[in-house]
Amino acid sequence: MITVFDDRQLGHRPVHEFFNGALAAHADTPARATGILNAIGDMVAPTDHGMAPLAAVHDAAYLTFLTEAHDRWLTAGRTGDAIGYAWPVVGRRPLDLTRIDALLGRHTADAVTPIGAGTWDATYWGAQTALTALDHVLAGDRAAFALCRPPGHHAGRDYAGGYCFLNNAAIVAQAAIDAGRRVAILDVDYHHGNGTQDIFYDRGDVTFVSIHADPRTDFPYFWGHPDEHGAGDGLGANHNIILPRGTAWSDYAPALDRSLDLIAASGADLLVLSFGADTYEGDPISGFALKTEDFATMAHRIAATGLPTVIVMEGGYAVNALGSNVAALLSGF
Ligand code: Q9C
Ligand code: ZN
Repeated sequence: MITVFDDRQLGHRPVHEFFNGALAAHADTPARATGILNAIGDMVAPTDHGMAPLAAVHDAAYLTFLTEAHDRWLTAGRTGDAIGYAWPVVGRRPLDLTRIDALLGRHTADAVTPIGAGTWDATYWGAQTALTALDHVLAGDRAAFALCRPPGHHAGRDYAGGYCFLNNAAIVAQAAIDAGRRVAILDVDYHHGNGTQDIFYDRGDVTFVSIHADPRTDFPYFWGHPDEHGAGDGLGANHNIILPRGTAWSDYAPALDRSLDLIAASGADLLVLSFGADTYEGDPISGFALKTEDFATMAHRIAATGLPTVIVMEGGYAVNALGSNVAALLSGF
């Protein structure tokens, strides 16, 4: 299976995130990507599909914000990473603000998603990596792996969050639809894919199934609850399957089987797999208990659907085991 990656994705180097009321070392390190590459060996560089497929999912003002945010931060006299501190929870009327702190509040969802000098290039090429993996699947490959970093599934149409800026899985799904395919997205990251859910919530042409930690105990808290079924044309096309902290493979497997049944019933002919390895037992910020070999079993079951699959990298923070965990997953396809 082909792995797509671009070195510019290493240029996103967030230093800190807020954690338990203080600044802590950021979990999304460039070593995550290099660890995966070392375990996999071969990769191909993405081709540039330009801005159009990004703009098919994301708001124009948000894309402009992402391209300009760090320069605005420097122009305001700051150093280091741009990070917000005030959010428009109440009365979000469409003000035309230009102060960087206001823009950060408008277009970010939390204080764990800082923007540095290399963030735009990294996330742009991450999205191109995902689109290039889709090209391989549309050309007939059984599966292709997009080594996206930063991840994408917490990013919505007009906001960053949860370490994510561009929603790579959504960009791939929309591009596949535009190529005439019928798409389902399966999100197996430890955290709910709130951005992906949000983007397709009122759409009946994309089935979204997410298996994740109970949002009453885990990020992103405000989304991912089991009674979120979609709206309008999308009613019935959104499925959240929650599992408690401590879940191991014996309880994960039935949730996966249920998800695959929902996807089979959707009539999809192409699968986008949002893959996070943060369900691993050794993950430093998460609470499930999957073992390395479980990722191979997971992949076998997904591959048994027979659906051509674009695998998009999301989270996974046990850096020393990440390469083995991803290699185990890819071995199952
Ligand atoms: N105690 C992804 O995996 N903070 N994002 C968690 C842990 C945010 C994770 C706090 C986690 C975001 C793509
Ligand atoms: Zn995650």
